[in-house]
Amino acid sequence: MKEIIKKIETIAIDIDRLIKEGESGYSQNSNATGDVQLKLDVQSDTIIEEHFATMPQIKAIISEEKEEQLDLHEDGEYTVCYDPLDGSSIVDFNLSVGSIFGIYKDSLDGKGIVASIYVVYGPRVEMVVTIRGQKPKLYRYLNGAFREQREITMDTKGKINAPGGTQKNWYPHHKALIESLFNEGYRLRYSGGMVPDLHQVLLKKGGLFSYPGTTDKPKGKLRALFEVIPFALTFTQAGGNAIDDKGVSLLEFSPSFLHDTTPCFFGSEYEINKVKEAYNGA
Ligand code: FBP
Repeated sequence: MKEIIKKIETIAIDIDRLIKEGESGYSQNSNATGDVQLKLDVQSDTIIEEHFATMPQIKAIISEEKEEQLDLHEDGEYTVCYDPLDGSSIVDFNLSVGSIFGIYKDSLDGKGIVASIYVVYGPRVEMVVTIRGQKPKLYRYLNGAFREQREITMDTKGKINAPGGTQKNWYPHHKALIESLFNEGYRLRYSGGMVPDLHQVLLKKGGLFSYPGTTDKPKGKLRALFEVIPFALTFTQAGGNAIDDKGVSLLEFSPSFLHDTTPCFFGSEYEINKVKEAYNGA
């Protein structure tokens, strides 16, 4: 596992350079969920594939930008599911974006994830590493290396609210939930980049990030294997929680296909209980 984390540090610096110096604009291709791929999506995906291809520990890789699984090393122990550049569509507006890696061992579901690593490309380059059973650790890229800053733990209640999804397509019980938090004085913190938005809730030790099912997308938008389950491990290990719209932990989620999506809620205890109340019987 140590070697994979070290390799992701190298990948992160390559992608950070690509973001700063690379070409903007759309490529000719589209991904498995029909999104036209940005050149940065394709190039960051290639960087990751080339690096992981050199690692015998990795049996296979599954990318948000690839239709199918890519087998690498028969005797490999892990399958890595990743979103090479999450939120890539906001790079051109100079907003923070990220890369997400879920490392799976015995099964491609919530039970099978053994580690989660995400990188934030913002004013600083930061990485959060979560090994199942341990507290997440925050690293910052300083003077040519990722240096451990501290362990991440969450309080039972926060002050910020990051509500995703097209509001006109929210179900009434979800609309009521989000409004009730703002009526309690929560502040809006939503950039449209899942990685920096969740990173803020984590480092501020609480609050709620939500990307619900909506009338136009009943299964939500965020992909289980690449985006949701990796953050579910991090939030749960930090003392927070991550659930779907039935109130079930996303570490119990089993996707029906590789690019499956799920409604998701990440936050501290108080806010997650409010979600469960709002969705109970909904
Ligand atoms: P990509 O992985 O395709 O970049 O999309 C995911 C994402 O951009 C998340 O980062 C973000 O939370 C969400 O979609 C924003 O969606 P919306 O614009 O519907 O709020």
